[in-house]
Amino acid sequence: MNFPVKAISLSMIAAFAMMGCGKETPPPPPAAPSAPSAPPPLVVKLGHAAPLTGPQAHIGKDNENGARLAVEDANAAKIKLGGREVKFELMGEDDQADPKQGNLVAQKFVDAKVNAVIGHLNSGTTIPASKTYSDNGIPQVSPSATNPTYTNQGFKTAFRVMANDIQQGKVLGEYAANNLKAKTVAIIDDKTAYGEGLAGEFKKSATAAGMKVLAEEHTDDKAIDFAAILTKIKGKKPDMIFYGGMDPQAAPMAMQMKKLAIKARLLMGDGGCTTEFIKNAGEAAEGHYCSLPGIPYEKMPGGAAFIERFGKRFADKDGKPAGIQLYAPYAYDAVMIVVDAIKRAGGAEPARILAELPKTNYQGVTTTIAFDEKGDIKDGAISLYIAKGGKWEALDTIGGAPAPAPAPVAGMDGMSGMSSMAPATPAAPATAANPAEKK
Ligand code: ABU
Repeated sequence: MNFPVKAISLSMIAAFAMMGCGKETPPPPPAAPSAPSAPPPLVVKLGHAAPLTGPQAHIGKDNENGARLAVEDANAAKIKLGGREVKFELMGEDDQADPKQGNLVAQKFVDAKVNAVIGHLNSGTTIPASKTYSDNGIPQVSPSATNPTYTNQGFKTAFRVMANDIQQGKVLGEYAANNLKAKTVAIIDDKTAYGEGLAGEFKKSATAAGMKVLAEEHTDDKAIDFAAILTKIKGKKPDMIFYGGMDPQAAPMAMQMKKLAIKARLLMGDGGCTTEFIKNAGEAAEGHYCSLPGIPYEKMPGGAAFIERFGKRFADKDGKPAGIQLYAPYAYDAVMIVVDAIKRAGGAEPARILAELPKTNYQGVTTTIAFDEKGDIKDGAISLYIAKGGKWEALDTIGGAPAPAPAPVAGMDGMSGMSSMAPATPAAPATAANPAEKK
């Protein structure tokens, strides 16, 4: 009972004492004016699609890493739009090199409201997915899909940064006949949009150049046993075997050719032109040929710097600096031309990017990139290689853009690469379409 009375008394005494002194708690000093906070960054989402699992995962990861390096460089450049810093984000998805999965990934990108798509890697996924991007007005730049159908559909959203398979097939056929002096050939393809399409273009070109096709065989992009096909072909004694497909099939095919003592040389397009082919085929790789759209990496003025930076940034399966499999610099350039379009547009909305992409004139790591009315790269080159001493050795480059003046090395200003091109004979004009609504 005594406690409350005592408490009241004490507080009253304290109050009177304060009044008696005439003192009040002074108001806090006004806060110093704080610097206006920076507006939040403007997030620009770039979808990237490639096989990240399955037999082609090594090529898909190579593409994704190329795109990722470009995104990191673009962010380091601290681009501003409307006073806001742009933050580029890469949304990497695994399409498993499968058309159905590719369509699901495309819808995922639409739902995520990506500003643009880099991909897909394979023609068999790129072509069907391109309809989804076209229907939704999303810019799409493939670094590696080479089937001509992709850009022959009339979609204003479709672009590619390497030469197509009309050009590649024509060069391969003419090179086999005129330079390698092959008179007969057996053709194998993997029944994909890429493999079958390229084999068809090669056949047209080779026969026009006077070669005789002795056999045509088909496999698929999961096969690893080619004994039956190769035994049949061996009996026909062709000078060459052309393979339209990717390295997971090409390497065991080369090994089985060696085992069967087939003398014919293998000739392939870009799908077999990987370091993985050399690694997996080992000695059986020696003496075979491949082509790759574009000029050899070491001849790209931006190539050496790119290879070095790529190896520092990414590691391979054994923790060593990653080498380029195939298309990493093309994936880098594909991102950079979208970034360039955004800068020129002063905005990142897909429609604004689309308005700028056709006007592209960009000095990339790979070459000077400009597009024709279909979205194909102008002046695309094709290079030929032979497997020698455990690596691909460049033989020749056909076509290509004139060499530009030297430019800053890729990544130094975060935005531009360099390129050069040894002028050669003009590239074959794109004149025909391949029906390729297949894997
Ligand atoms: N260009 C060969 C690999 C990708 C594709 O076109 O399917």
